[in-house]
Amino acid sequence: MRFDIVTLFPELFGPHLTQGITRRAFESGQVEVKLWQLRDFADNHYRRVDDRPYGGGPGMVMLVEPLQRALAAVQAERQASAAVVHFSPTGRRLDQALVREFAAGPGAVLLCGRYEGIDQRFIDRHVTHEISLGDFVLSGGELPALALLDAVARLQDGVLSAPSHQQDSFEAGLLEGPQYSRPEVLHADGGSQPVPAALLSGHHAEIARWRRERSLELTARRRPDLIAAARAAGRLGPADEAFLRGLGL
Ligand code: 9D3
Repeated sequence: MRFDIVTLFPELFGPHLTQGITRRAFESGQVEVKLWQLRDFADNHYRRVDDRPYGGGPGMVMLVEPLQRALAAVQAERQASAAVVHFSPTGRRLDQALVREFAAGPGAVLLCGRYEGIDQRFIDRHVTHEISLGDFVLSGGELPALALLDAVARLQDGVLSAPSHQQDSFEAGLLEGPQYSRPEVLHADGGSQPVPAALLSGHHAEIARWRRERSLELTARRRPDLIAAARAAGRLGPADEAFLRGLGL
């Protein structure tokens, strides 16, 4: 698959594509990335890509024409016309279901906005997906684009050991419980914190049950919405329901 990224800050992407477990997906070409400097598609002497908003108000708006020229150049290099993603605070919240759709597809054109946003006429004509990371304010779409690329890259074959992402919390629809490693007992500040006994028992079924219960408890306390969704999807069994009832949740 191929992602074409249109941005005023292509330098922000370099290090993320060459580090960590997702590097393999990018270096192998499983996930091809091409960066496009929007300013190269400006037509005036000053390479302007923004202007003041009609109707007044603070900030600047990204101009339609450089975006249209950039998109035309990108689509000309692609086999078929690709999905066009605009990262925007007013978009649909990114979730693992949408990540899986992109991971299974041919890639997309990712438009990273800066300033107050882009001219609505470009969105109306060309954008197929408007995506937000959540209800907080960033200064542009580059970090959201990197978040999508990272989430897609780690789902590619060979990036993770075995099928470990089938256990990812959002694939299962529940949060994951706590993890422990050495030492077996941590001594600090005059106290001692042992690793939970179930994890040292060596009994597969006991360990699995303990993990399931921690996962259910954490999810019920922090994300009751996910418990409701798991219930509706029939993903909670009688033992899960009995455990939650015992917690009074
Ligand atoms: C004045 C109103 N602002 C909306 C809250 C304008 C505005 C703020 C920040 C317009 C664009 C931006 C830049 N943000 C993004 O480009 C962005 C974003 C975000 O800020 N939060 C969560 N997800 C995203 S995706 C793109």
